[in-house]
Amino acid sequence: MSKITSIDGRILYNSRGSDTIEVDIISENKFMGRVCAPSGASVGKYEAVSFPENSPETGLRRLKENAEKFIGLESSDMTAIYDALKSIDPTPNYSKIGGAVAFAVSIASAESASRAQNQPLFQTLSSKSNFKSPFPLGNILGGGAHAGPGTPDIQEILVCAIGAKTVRDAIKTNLLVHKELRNILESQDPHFTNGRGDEGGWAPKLNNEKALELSAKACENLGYTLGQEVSLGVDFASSTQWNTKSNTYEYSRAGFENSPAEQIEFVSEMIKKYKLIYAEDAVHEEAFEEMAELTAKFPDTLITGDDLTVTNKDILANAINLKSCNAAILKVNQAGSLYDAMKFAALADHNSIKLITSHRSGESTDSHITHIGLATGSKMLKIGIVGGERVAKLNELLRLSEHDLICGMAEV
Ligand code: 2PG
Ligand code: MG
Repeated sequence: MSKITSIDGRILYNSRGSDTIEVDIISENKFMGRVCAPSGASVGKYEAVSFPENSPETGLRRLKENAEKFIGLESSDMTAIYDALKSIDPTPNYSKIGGAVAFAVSIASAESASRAQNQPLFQTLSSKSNFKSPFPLGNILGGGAHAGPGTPDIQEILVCAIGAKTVRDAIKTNLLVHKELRNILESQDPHFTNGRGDEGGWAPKLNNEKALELSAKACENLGYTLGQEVSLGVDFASSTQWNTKSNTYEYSRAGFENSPAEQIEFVSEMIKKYKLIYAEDAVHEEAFEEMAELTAKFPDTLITGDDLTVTNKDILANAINLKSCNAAILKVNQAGSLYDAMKFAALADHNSIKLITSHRSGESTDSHITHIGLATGSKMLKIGIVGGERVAKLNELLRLSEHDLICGMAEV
């Protein structure tokens, strides 16, 4: 038992240099949980609002004004923390206090509890007696909302070392592919600056198709066969391209438009040609039926909802009903609190929807999501590839792989 004795917060900066909120929760006057909230660039329409009135200061002020509501609560009691948050902000999308506050308070409280229990956070969050390491899913090439003009319209090309037997091998392989891709990009374009997008993937001047072709070449140059040692994935982040007026997907950088039917064709060709193991938000965030078409067509690919399901259990229930996906992204800040996210995870698990716990493009150097990925039985951890804020999470996965309760890699 460890009761919360203090709660405080401050404005800090995220990896994009934008303001964000960090919260400290102390229980029994000595066990501190400290969490800094991330934020997205391609934000789903139905996710929790990051900051009320777009102001981190307002979110922080509202938290401080209501600090007393948390004092005396049991730090491990996720429901009590959720209830306290809801008593301040009963809106469904945390528009009064902000998802950043809900994220930081709920995870900091759990971290404080884990320190009081003298165990790692993942163990505090799950009563399981054995855990599997999720596979790191690394962004090797960025475009869309994560990189500038000239880069591909699609947001992320990802690599996953599905043949790896250990976390170390999995991370090493992803890094090798990332490095080999740089060599290829340099040889293709003597003016390539080695510029990177928000999550560490290269940001070259290339169209979608060429970007995938070179990513596949990087794997092959290293002697890997796609679908064996490594697989590629794509986050299409299709809501970025979707134009609700013309009802088309506008690929403005590549200079073409897709009707909804053409989009399915476009995605299907890529899945087949590059044996994609992973396709996220392949159609826009409200196209549940088109997602279902892809899910039926590609049972061996993780047809994944991100903006589609926004870590919202009611929306996931609808997606399950319509068979819109076989996998879903879990981002705690989309849901708001850890309690909301764990409910989402339980529903996914119950319905055999594979979970991928994910970072945001604007991150802190925290590594709590690595623990959350383990605790939720996530198959993959989408936590980037290089850059301090990404490597912090990968390194935590390596440290945790030494723990007695973690045996082997997840089954994807
Ligand atoms: C995504 C995420 C993370 P953002 O779309 O999956 O990669 O990006 O945080 O910008 O929403
Ligand atoms: Mg996404």
